[in-house]
Amino acid sequence: DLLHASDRTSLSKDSFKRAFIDNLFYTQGKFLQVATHKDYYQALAYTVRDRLLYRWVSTATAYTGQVSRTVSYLSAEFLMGPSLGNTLINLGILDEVRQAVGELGLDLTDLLDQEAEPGLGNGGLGRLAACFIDSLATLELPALGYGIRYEHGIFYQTIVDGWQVENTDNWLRYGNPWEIRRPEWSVEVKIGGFTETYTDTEDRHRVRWVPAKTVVGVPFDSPIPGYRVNTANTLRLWSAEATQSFDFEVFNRGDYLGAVNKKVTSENLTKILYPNDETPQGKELRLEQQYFFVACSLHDMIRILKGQGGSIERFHEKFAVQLNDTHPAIGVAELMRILVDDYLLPWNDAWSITTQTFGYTNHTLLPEALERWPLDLFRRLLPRHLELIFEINERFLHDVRVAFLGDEARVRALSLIDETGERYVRMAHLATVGSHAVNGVATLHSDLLKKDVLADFYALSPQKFHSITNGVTPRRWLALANPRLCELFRETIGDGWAKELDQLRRLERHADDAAFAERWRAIKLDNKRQLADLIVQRTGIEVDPESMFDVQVKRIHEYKRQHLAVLQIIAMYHRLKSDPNAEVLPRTFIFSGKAAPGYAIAKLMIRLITAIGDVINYDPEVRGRLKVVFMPNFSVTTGQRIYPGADLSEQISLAGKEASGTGNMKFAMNGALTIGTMDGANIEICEEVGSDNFFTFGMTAAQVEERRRAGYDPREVIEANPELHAVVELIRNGLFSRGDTELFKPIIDGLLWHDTYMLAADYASYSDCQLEVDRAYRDTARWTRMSILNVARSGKFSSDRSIQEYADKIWKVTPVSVPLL
Ligand code: DL6
Repeated sequence: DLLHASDRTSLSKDSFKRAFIDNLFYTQGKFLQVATHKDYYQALAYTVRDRLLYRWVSTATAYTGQVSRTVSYLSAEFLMGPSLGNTLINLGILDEVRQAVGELGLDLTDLLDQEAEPGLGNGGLGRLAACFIDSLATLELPALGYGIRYEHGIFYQTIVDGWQVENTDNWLRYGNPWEIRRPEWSVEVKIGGFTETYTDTEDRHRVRWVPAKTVVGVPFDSPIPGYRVNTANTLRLWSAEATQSFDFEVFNRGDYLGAVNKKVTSENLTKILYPNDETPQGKELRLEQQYFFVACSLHDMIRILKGQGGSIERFHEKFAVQLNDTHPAIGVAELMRILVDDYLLPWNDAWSITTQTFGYTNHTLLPEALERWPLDLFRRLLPRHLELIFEINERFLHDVRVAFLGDEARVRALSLIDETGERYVRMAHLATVGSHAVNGVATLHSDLLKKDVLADFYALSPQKFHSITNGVTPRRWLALANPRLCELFRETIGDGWAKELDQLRRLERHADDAAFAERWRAIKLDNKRQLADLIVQRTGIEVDPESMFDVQVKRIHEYKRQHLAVLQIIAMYHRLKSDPNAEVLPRTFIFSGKAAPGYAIAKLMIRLITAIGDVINYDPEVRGRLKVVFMPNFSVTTGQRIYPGADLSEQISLAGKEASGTGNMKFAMNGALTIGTMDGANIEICEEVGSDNFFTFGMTAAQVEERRRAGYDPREVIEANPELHAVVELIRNGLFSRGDTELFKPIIDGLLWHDTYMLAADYASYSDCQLEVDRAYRDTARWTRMSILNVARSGKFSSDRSIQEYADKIWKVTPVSVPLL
């Protein structure tokens, strides 16, 4: 009763205003005349958080009273994006709050812009975790997200003289109003040292781990509200702290700095997110981070289980633990260690609990992205875990030998230890063996896993393998990002789409309605104007919202082939210069994305994009025809402003390389048409929206293989294509580098001598397809119809659908409805 109708819970406007002022005074310690926008944002965030906490406490109460299976989503990355706007949408109070702050003389949009983005992820994998955690709450599934509270998230990218410059991200500078520190649930994590055997009271041989150091993991909890439900789940991120501030022994010896040093070293563990996407670095600190958060999380689950009176033997009945890629795969060995060494369970019982607990999602086919840890490093940090992995391996390989009599090659291929050169622990093998379910993230990706990367595992246990196509949350990527379009949805088909995205199908009926199409176009144009404003603000480049906005935003990586788009842009430029009357549709090319700091070619690709912009944007002969923009610092926030303003979505990876892609989905549901290869989820988007409404080009994954087998010589292809040849020569001769023929040589040489990602092979097909895009865009009615159909048929790509599939096929969890207290 104490909770009812207070200014902390009530959604009424007056209550809200009172609470806001209250927070400004008593949380921020400011009054209206001196408060900054940051203060207003904080006061608003706390006011909204109170309403959220009401749901959070209600949810925790409901979950405590019911022993339902809980999903633990373990991910080294959660790329959440700002919370405030999303929370207002999910609580259904966006308009009311806009009004309430308006009456206090404030503009909600200004306040939303104050929030620092928690960039705790690199790209697709981390953002997927964020979409999934939103969907889990929306579907009222009991779930916890477990991850790392990095003090510095992904670097802040600026462009200086055309080059990427990395700046440290300081997202916690002004504090984070959405998190609550829970020191009472801290966990001590052991690291390093050695193991020794002993005999227990029943005369059995046991192993004991004597660690070299201990670090404390402190949980920081943030509430994750579902959309228009009472459920608010928890995202629990672990921060490393020293066991004690000082090593008193050292301190007493007078070595003050030495004493402090230990503390600093422990706390370094969660200082920074490794900024590599698809290329693990094999650094000791990274393995420590992985073990640290996994150990904290498993101990936390056991605490919860015990708190509900559950016994350790039933761990798997209480928790379904999903491994988001191999980053948390060490969990398999840690759970075995806990069960065998701490709880003294027989091996087979422990193994049965472990394998029933874990599911593993693979997110990559790139061989260089598969994590492996050198044995020596592993032994130094986790000596006991390595012994357990050896034992898991020995037992597993026995089964392999029985299944494939005499096939020692297969034994070597399946082993958890890579012994082809230096010895490594293969984390994908550990995750696969230790899980009851393994899944890929799009149909093609799952098929290629079965055929290629994990083929031997598939031969051994085909029933383990699943495919669950990724999805994205329509709350952030439509409701929040594209309010104008959503207003049209509301008027036309109501509001149900935000929870059941398939309802967008009902828009199909309006695809041929001229008045509807007119409004559709006007909304897109408005979104493009807003994007144009942002572009000029961030880059100084003026772009024409009437031109086609042709967009490629994602991490910069050779396999994603940003340089294929670049070749095409130069070809268009060349065409225009050779014939000013050439039929080249006015286009604005927008690129955005970060390159891993150590990935030289990717950084050079950014330099090439900015360089062609520097030439094309200032050439009076092509004024009004072509513009090239590189938007710095791609992030969730920037994405929210880019997707709604795009006409064309570039999804041009080499087939067989992009596991799924999720940007492709965000574009499609915001009404952009895709030009794409038959790769990842592009294939399924094309199937859903219909091939008439999708521009496909290039080789299929099977054709790529075939072409490689037949012997691929890129120079031959380039020389046989005058357009492509001319483009390569323009770059080579220094048109985009003021005559410097060295600058872009690595890109050109790569293209001529290796062309690992087969740009040359796909170039002609891409170029023809772009002409088809031009034709379609010139026919405004046709383009609009295609755009409407893309949106109407994008329902499959809601992360609610993905999560429902995980719940049914892998986790076997059911919803728990939450009554408000
Ligand atoms: O599944 C999410 C996302 C996919 O959409 C991308 O296609 C894929 O490249 C990305 N994978 C990674 C791999 N990182 N690791 N390990 O980020 O996952």
